[in-house]
Amino acid sequence: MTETSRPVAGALSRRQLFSRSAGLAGAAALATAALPRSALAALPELVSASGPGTAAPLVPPPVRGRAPYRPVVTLNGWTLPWRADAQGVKEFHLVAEPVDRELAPGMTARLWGYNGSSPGPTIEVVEGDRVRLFVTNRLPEAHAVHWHGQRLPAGMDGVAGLTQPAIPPGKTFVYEFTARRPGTFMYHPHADEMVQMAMGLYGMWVTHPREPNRHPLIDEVQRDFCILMGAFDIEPGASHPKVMTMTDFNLWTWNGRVFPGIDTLNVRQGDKVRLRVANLTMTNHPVHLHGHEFTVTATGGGPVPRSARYPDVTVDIGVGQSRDIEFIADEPGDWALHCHKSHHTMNAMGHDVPTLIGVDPAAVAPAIQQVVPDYMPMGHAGMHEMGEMEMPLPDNTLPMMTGTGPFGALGMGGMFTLLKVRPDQPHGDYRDPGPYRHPAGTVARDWTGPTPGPARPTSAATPAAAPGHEGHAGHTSHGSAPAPAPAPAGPTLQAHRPGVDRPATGASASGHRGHTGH
Ligand SMILES: [Cu+2]
Repeated sequence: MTETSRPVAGALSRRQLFSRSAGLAGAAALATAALPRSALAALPELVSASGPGTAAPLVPPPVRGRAPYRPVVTLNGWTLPWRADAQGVKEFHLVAEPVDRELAPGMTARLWGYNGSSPGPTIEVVEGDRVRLFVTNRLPEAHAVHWHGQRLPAGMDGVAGLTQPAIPPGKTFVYEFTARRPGTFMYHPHADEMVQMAMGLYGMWVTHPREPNRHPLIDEVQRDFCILMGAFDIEPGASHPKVMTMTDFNLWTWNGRVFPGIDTLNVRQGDKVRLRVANLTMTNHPVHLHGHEFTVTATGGGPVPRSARYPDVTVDIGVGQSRDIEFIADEPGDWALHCHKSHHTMNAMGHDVPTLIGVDPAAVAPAIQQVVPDYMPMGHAGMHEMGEMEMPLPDNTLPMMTGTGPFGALGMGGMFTLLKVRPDQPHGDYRDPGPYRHPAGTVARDWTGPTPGPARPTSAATPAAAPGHEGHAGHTSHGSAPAPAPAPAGPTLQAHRPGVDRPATGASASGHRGHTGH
């Protein structure tokens, strides 16, 4: 082993893998590819990953006189090891190639990625680092990598045809620049982008501040997570994405995974947490966190001035944007973290389902069953039951909504996972602590006591004009007392005792039938 390759080897030997699934079967397995020594004599070792597990953070080797940065964790992903040359330039080797990616148990997609995974590995460096990136193209077509958001010489910007010749299949190009500003970045192709990004070629890049304990706008955190959002259109039963799709994607991924395949964010109560969320799909994603307020502390353009920060619980992340959000995880529990577009928390089978709400299946089902004996009326009371039953599916696809929690079906898919906050989660431990144990008396429950009716006007008496509304219609008599306005036709309020009186409108428990005249 040479002197210069030691950081890579050291990083690998320290690398510990963890995964929700026990054992190594579901975890990322890293391997140095066996290539002819002559072919890569001058290149850094090629490190690739297989399996969708979350790799432990890549702890940096100590640098004298400098505080170490806290490495990020890429959910269901990993950080690319590097080697330093004699001048201290950090050298990385990315290989664009076809990869198989399990999106969730039961479905594997045939994608393009980097170093065995889609997304490719996260690249993690320090402000001021000189960085040299070797990019080998093992795709069947030309490639180029754009270092999204970086300050760099124009010729290193990675736009095929504009700033460089495209990288032909089989060739390796080298990029070199200084990571000038700290922040959250991405890398992605700028050659046949529509196809190559639809196939899953992209990754994240984090540049830590040079003095992580002293930056005026970038705070130290105890947990630092990366999420890169993607989208695919894969027909049920197929495994290659349809690359011409513009709007109608059916799989919405975080780091190349969909619920229930996305690992959870496991933190210790009181930790300051940073999520770096970036979007390389074809639409925006309002990312919503339950149970906490957060602050957007950085965009793709760098840290937000403190005077411009404000609290929120949802942040919309546009295409090509990234947002760093930070919060103190001070509420114990299992908290949903998801895209708030409800179609983005569904999986492939959720599309092209007819709406049956309002249809009485008792009248229709026997007639259909004469033609289709297996026909099962579904959806007339909503879709929740689809999350509860196991239905036969085509090979290699995922149910529309799925996942089971301690209280039953979640009925989710796509861009959904959990933030798990525990008082006894050890510092720096990212393992899944299991389901939250709620303190007694703190879970919403079936009400079994008496249900007194509300104090409201009874019967359908015409309501009197509301106080304060009188006189507002008196346009005709300026200077004198206005004529009383006719009582406005407001809603008719009725009180009825649940379980005793029948509702007079005919609204049934299913809510929508008898919703006749408006
Ligand atoms: Cu979304």
